[in-house]
Amino acid sequence: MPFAGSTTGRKLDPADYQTLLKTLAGTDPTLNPRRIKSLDLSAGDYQDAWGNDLQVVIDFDYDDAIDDALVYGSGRIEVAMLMWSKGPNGVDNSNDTDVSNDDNLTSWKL
Ligand SMILES: [Ca+2]
Ligand SMILES: [Ca+2]
Repeated sequence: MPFAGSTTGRKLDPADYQTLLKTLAGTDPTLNPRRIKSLDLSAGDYQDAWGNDLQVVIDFDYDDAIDDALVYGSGRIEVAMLMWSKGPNGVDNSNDTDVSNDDNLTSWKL
């Protein structure tokens, strides 16, 4: 797994996000030795509509849940991966009630 540093889960930093995209696109054999293409990068740069990277958290202990410390305002979410956009203001905050989260777009609250 190219994303070291956690045994429970982790929010990907910008470099990790690019690694995730390359892995899914199958463009780097060191990340995806069989070059299995799961994502077409020619379709876009995989940023949100406001030019920011999407925020991604992956479950690394395989209990199919993302721990609340990794996701603002939502507690434990029972998925293996989730993502969100910081929305038009480009900001999120770990405080559940922070107004900067009001415009966020999330994969778990559609
Ligand atoms: Ca977990
Ligand atoms: Ca926001």
